Amino acid sequence: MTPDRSSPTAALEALVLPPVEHADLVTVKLPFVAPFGTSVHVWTDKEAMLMRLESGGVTAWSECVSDPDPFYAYETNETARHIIADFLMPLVEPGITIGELDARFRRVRGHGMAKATIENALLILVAMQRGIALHELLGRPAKKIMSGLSIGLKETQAELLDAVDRAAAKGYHRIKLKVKRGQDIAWVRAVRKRFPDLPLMVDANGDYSLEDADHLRQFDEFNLMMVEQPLSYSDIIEHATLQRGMKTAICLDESIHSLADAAAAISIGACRIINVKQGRVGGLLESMRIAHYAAGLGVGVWSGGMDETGIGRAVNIHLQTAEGFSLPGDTSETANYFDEDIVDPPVVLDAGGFIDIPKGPGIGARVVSARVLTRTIRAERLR
Ligand code: OSB
Ligand code: MG
Repeated sequence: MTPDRSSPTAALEALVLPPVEHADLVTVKLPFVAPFGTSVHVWTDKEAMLMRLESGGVTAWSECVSDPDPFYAYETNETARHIIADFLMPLVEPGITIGELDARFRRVRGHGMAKATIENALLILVAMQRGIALHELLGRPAKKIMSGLSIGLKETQAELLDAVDRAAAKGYHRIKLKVKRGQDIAWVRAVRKRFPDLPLMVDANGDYSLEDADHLRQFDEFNLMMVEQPLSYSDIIEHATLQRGMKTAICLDESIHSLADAAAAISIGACRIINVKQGRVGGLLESMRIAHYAAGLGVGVWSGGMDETGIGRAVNIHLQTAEGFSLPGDTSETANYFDEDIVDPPVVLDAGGFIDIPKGPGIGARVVSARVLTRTIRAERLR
């Protein structure tokens, strides 16, 4: 089935860009409350490049989801800065539509995180100028957003069990455990034994190869919702081979950069679920296209996270009102990451484990300039 690019996004593609008087890139560094361990790196703080647009007295902020390092994805804050400043921002002109901008951006190959930073900022800006919430601009009604926690690698099984205990008590709708070679089957078995009914999944961030197929099949005994990106960050075809021999659904994260990637993966049976990170796939529009397409084929979709500040997290929250986002995502409480975020109010779970969309125009959450200022490590005016 050839994907239809525009059905869920036609109205958005017709939006006309307002003039942008000023565009700034502001990099902030926020300490994490605890190190976040994965098979590829341990992050101890969030260094996030923010974009600030000013138009007709309205200020809109977006967040680039890249890290300072290329350990999750090839894009870094430095490459995103380069691509945004030297290639993408010059294409942003008043009077063209978002669809035209999208077409201009396609000449730049890849660099979805850089593209998403601008597209999201423009959509947030337009929503704010109209006085409506981002999800309304996306054409989607408000709803309660499902929650999910991603628990990083721990030093001991006791620490892991503790973390799962706290998350289960909070009411998270599902819990994801990071795994890696040598820290996998026994650790998940211990969690499953203590929590027989908890909705659980694992994420390997590409740590295994097809030679580990027999080993990975042991995950089948734990009734997991899915195993995320078990094989290489760039692979699709070997995941299809693995999925044929595995009961547990495979979810692709790193391998999916576009609707075309999603269509290819689904067509060969490389995954039954897709983690859509709006930054990784180039922004909100491509995210909506992927979710619409995948859902139409019965493939589950959820919104991933990149340990974002409250700006990126709010964007992910609004995105999850879109058609196709059927599973809980990596959307958790602010307190899981930061003592003090740069936005207000923080994300919290209600008694049912759900998250309310922050009320107000644009992302809803208010960016607290004073907090941004104290956390700024770099700033550059592009326009
Ligand atoms: O693989 O989903 C991932 C964080 C940073 C980089 C990659 C990943 C993650 C997460 C955490 O799992 C998601 C979050 O809580 O925002
Ligand atoms: Mg992942």
